Amino acid sequence: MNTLNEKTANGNGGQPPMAPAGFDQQMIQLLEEDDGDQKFTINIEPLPAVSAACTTCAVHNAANLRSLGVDMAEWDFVVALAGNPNVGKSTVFNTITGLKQHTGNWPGKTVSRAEGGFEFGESRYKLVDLPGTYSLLATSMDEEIARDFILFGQPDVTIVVVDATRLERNLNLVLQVLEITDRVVVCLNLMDEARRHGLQVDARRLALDLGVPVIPTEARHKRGITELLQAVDEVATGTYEPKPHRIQGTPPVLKNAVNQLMAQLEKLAPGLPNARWVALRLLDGDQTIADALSEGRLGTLASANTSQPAGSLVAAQL
Ligand SMILES: Nc1nc2c(ncn2[C@@H]2O[C@H](COP(=O)(O)OP(=O)(O)O)[C@@H](O)[C@H]2O)c(=O)[nH]1
Ligand SMILES: [Mg+2]
Repeated sequence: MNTLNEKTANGNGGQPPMAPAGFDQQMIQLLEEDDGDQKFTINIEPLPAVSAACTTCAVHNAANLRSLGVDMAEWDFVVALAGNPNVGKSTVFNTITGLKQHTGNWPGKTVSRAEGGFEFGESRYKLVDLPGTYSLLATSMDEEIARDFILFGQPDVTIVVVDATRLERNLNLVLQVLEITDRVVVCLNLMDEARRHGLQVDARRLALDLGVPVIPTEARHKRGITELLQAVDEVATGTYEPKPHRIQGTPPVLKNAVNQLMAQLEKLAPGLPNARWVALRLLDGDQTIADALSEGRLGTLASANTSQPAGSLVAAQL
C-alpha cells in the first residue's frame, strides 16, 4: 500500500492528514452579514484550551473564509463539488459561497447549475456545484454533466462529498474519480447522522487507504468546513500532493488496445484530457462517449484546453 506524502496538510510532522481532532467543538460565527451583495465572513473561534501546537498549525491560522457569492470576476482555481444525490453538496456549496439559491441552468440543459466564489488563504476560488451522480458511467443527463465537467473541465480540485452513513455505495464514485485525477479531497459528510446511528467512521484510515485527504464534516451545522477548505487549498496550490491508490496490473492485451486507441484519439482530438479514460470507455462500448467523439464534441473541449488557462477553459464550457 502506498504511504501518504510526508507533507501533511497541517504540517504535523508526517501524521496522516485531515482528521481534525475536536472539530465537534468548533464554533462558527457569521460576521458582517450583508444580504445585498451576498458577501460575509466566517470566522472560526479558537477551540477552548488549545495546545501550543494547535495555535501554530495551518488549520488554526488559516481559519478565515471570505465568501464572495456570485462575484467571480477572477479566480486562481476552479473547484468542483461532486457526489451522489442528497449527500449535502449544495449545503457545502451554500456554506462556502454564502449563496442560497441555484443561479441558472447548464447551457442547453434543464439541469440547474450553481457556481460561486470564495477566498481562502492567498487564493480566490470558483466553486461549481455539480448535479448528483452515482458514477462517471453517465446514464442520465445529470450524470453526463457531472462527468464531462470532471473529465474535460479539468477542475483544479474535485471535492467528492460522501454520505458517512452509506460509505460502500458512495465510495464507488470516489474510486472512479480517483482513476482520472489525483487532485481529490473527500468530504466525509453527515458525520452527525453516522454518530446518531452508532457508526464510527475512521477518516484517518480512509485517507490512508484512498491516498487522498478525507475530511469529516457536518455541513448542516457548518462543522469541518474550514478543514475541508484547508485541504482543498493545499491540494490546489500543490502544498500537498495526494497519491491515490489505483488498480494495478492491467493485462497486457488491454494495455495494448488502450495504447492503440489513445494514439488514434490524439489524432482525432489533440490534447484531449483523460484520453486513457476515454479509450477505456470506448472499449467498454460507451455509446455516449462514442457519439461525443464522432460529433466532434470531445475535440472542441480539447482545443479549448490548449488555448486557454484552466479557469477560462471551464468558463468557456459553461
Ligand atoms: N444531519 C445532516 N444533514 C445534512 C448534512 N448536510 C446536509 N444535510 C441535509 O441533507 C439534505 C440534502 O442536502 P443537499 O445539500 O441538498 O444535498 P445534495 O443533493 O447533495 O446537494 C438537506 O436536507 C440538508 O440539510 C449534515 O452534515 N448533517
Ligand atoms: Mg444539490
